[in-house]
Amino acid sequence: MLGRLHLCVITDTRQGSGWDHLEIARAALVGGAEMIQLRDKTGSLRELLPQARAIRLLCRSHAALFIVNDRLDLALAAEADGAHVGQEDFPAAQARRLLGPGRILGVSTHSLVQAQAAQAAGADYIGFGPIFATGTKNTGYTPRGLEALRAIRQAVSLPILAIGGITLENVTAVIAAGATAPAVISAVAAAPDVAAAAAAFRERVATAKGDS
Ligand code: 3NM
Repeated sequence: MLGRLHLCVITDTRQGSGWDHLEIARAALVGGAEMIQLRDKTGSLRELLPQARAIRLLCRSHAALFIVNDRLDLALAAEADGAHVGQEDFPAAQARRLLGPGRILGVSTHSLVQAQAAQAAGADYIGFGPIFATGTKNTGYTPRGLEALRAIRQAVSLPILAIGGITLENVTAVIAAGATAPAVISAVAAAPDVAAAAAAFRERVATAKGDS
C-alpha cells in the first residue's frame, strides 16, 4: 500500500481555516487522500485522543492509512496504523521497538545519510525535504531540491514521501524525480476547498505515475 500511495495530507490546524484535525482529515479523505498524518506538537493527549480515534475510523472507512506525527503515546492509544518521527523526535530505532512490527514507521529525513540511517533503523517509509521553500515549518534546512531527491531515490529502496513547498504546479516534477507521493500541508489544508484540492493532487499524481 505504501508504495502505491498518491497523496498524504498532514493535518495542521494553524493554517487559518479554523478547522480542526478531524475536519481537515474528513475533507482530504473525501478528495481521495490515502494517508492522513495528524501533526500537533502542542495539544495534550486528552485533547487529541478523541479526534485521533475519530480520524482512525474515518480512515478505515476510506481504506486510507492513519499516521500520528511524533506522539507515540497518541499513535498507540488511538490504534493508528503507525507513527512518523522527525530527527528531533523519538529516535527511529526506539520508535520501531515500541510500535512493533505490525505498525508503520515513517521517518523525516533531510540528507542521504539520514535517509540511509532511517532505513537501517527499520523505517517503512521516509519523508524527504524540504524539497522547496516552505513557510509552514522552519525546518532549519535549505530547500533540498529535485537533484537531492533523485540521489535519495537511487540510494534508498523505501517509499519516499516528498515534503516541503509542494504544489499542484510542481508535483509532477517531484514524482518524476522519484518520490512515491507528496506529503502536503498548506496546498491542501489551507485551500479554500480542501476536498477539491486533495482530489486535484490525487489526480495529478496518478497521471504522473501512469496510474490513470
Ligand atoms: N516537514 P507545506 S517541510 C512538516 O522538510 C514539514 O521535513 C518538512 O508544509 C521537512 O506542504 C514541512 O505547507 C512543512 O510546505 C510542509
